[in-house]
Formats: sequence, structure tokens, C-alpha cells
Amino acid sequence: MLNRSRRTRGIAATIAVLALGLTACSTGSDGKATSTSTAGGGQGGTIKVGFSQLGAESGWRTANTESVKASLTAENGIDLTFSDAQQKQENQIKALRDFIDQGVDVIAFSPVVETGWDEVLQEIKDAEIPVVLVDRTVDTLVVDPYVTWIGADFEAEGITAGEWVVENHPDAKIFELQGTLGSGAQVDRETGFDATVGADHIVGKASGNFTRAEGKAAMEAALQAYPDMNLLFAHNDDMGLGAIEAIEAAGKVPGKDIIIVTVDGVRDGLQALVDKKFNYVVECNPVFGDQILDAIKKVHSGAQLPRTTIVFDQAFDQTITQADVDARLY
Ligand code: GYE
Repeated sequence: MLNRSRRTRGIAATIAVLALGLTACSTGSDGKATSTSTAGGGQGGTIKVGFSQLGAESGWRTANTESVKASLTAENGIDLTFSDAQQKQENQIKALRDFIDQGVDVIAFSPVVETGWDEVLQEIKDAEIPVVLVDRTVDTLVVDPYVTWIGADFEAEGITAGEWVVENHPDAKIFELQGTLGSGAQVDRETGFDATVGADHIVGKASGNFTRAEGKAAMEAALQAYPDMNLLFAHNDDMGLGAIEAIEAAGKVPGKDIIIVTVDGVRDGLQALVDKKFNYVVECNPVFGDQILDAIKKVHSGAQLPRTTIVFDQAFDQTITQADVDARLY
């Protein structure tokens, strides 16, 4: 009998902390469901990799895709099939099944939501293809569904955001713009933030699906529904940027009438901080393609790997300068 209480999630016992240098990325992403593959196929030292990216919903995702493509190259010994699921789990499951059919050596993927992967993860396991889990986490009954996971500590990000709010705006009436419901990034940021600020400070919540357009729409509705709200916690920069448009359209001043706290730290987000429209940004670094490459090579060669590698994050307030923003690579 399967027992859902046996959860396997990304944050596990062994933790390696990576301080990332900023690396330039070259390739671009058009955000469409594309599949690119170089010639070869696991021969002569080349590792055949299927990478299922969950979408192109945000500046973070675009930077992450660029980093992955810049690292998983033929020069680095990788024959990459890259597939963009456009934020749809069914597309991602299909891509994973295609990778099994292609007989790739290693599968890497960033799951759009945490649950619903049991069947396909079991199929991958039965096909004896090792999995490198990237960015978001899974919640599955499959035992040992992946060899290693690389990503950020989302709960710690939520706590960092919450601690800034408690210290600087202890009486805030908070509206929370959630990311894609059921995603590791949404679930854990919300858990960390809510526990830190206390549920009674949160006047309302709605999901903006990590996109600018949906963040704007959700904020428009929230401004009507919660007229006393004076602080926004957005689970990513893009939703916060969409919210700025809604706040200004309502005749209010972002960063003053409504304090804005976000997560990610992409250049547009940090620019809003310099422009005093955002008040605090917790970083989530998307540039870890080199670490994914390293993990894939080690997984393929059977070398030992930590079960979990946490990407290092920092946080920024309005003391950030224009020069800092201009130096930002993503
Ligand atoms: O914060 C958000 C993106 O999973 C960490 O997904 C990622 C999140 C990121 O859409 O911008």
C-alpha cells in the first residue's frame, strides 16, 4: 500500500552550500516550447541529457534557462534536448516520457508543482535513468526519486522577507501575492513568511502565477478588496512589477503608500528598488548552470553527490546603487 505520509522533498539531510560567482550567459530563450538537440547521443564521452524546463514565466526563469543552456553545451560534453513546458505539468510529463523513449543518459527537470509525479518518476526509475532535480521540489511516494537536487532554500527566503517586515513595519496590513499554487517556491516562501510575520497581519492572499500580467490583475482586485492593505509581499519580482502598475493606476505610490517586498533580485526588480518603488528584495539566484553540469557529470560517472545543494542567496534594501543594478548580469 502506498502511504502519502512518506514525503520526499527537496530539502533533505545533507546540505552543501554553494556561493555562486556571477557568470555571463550567452544564449537567449524565446519562451516557446522548443526542443533543441545536437548530434551525437551518449557516444564517445558525450552525455545525453534531457532537460525539462517548466516554462518562461519570469525574468528568473529566463536567466535560469540561459544559464542552463550556456553550461550544458557540446563543448562541455553534453548532448542536450531542452524542452519548455509552458507552465503545464502535462507538457512536462510528456517531455519526461519522450526523454525515456530517447534513451537519454540523465534527466534534469524543474517541476512546476510538487505533486503529481509518482507515475512518471517510477517510469524513469524503471528505465534506470538518473534524475538531477533542479530549482523546485517534488512531493512523491517514489523512493529515492532523484540522485541530487540543486536549488534555493525557499522557506529561508520567506523568513528573511518576514524578518525585514517585522523589524521595519511591525503593524503592516499585508497582502500576499503567491506564486504558482502548489509549487515548492510558493508553498515554502509562504510557510516561512507567514510564520515570521504572524497570520493576523495578513489581510488577504491571491496567486499571480509568478507572472507580471497575473500579478497586476491580482493586485487590481486586491486594492478593491482590501482597502486598508499597506504592504505587499510578492513571491517574485515579476508579480511585484505588475503590482506597481496596478498601484499607480489606483492613484497610490508604490514604495510609500504600499511598501513592497519581493523575492528574486532580477535586474528589473533591483531597478525598482533603486527607483524606491520596491522596498526590500530577497535574492534567489538563477545562475547555477555550472553546478547542474557538474552534478550531471558526477551522476553519470557514478561519483558521490550530496543529496541537496543549496544555492546561496543574499538580500537587498534601498541602499543598493544604480551601479550595482547596472552590474547585474540578469
Ligand atoms: O522565484 C520565480 C519563478 O522556482 C525559484 O520561479 C523559482 C521561482 C522564481 O517563476 O520568479
